[in-house]
Amino acid sequence: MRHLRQEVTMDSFGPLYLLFLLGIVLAGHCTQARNLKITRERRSAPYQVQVSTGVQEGAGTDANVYLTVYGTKGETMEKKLINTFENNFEKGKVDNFQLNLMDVGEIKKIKIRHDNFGFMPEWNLDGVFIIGLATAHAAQQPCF
Ligand SMILES: [Ca+2]
Ligand SMILES: [Ca+2]
Repeated sequence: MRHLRQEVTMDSFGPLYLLFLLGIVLAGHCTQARNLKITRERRSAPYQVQVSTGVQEGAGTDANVYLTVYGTKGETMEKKLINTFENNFEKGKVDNFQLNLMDVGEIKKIKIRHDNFGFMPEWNLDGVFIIGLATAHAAQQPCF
């Protein structure tokens, strides 16, 4: 008798149960889609970079300067630092760059290099300050 009642119950709620399972599957799918979207958004984040050039004679450069940022979530592609219509990295100058880079999380280190291009390309880099505007993670790298 008890067994029979159980069967009836299963029969009555069977379709509902299936609907419930479908709901779970769909909810899971939506969660995955949402996570994917968040991951995609995390790939890019705004950074502000401030580069100071020394005041010594010949400190400036017209070489191309590249920046790589390393953090807890990975590292960025190498990014050329350039402000169109400006002569960057001149003696005593502070250059500001607004960059969209991969979100590296907490900034651990940066690499800055130039390609020796131009006349007297030697560069006296005084310091670099970088802040991730989305996360407020900042790093400072003085150069000696
Ligand atoms: Ca120079
Ligand atoms: Ca220059």
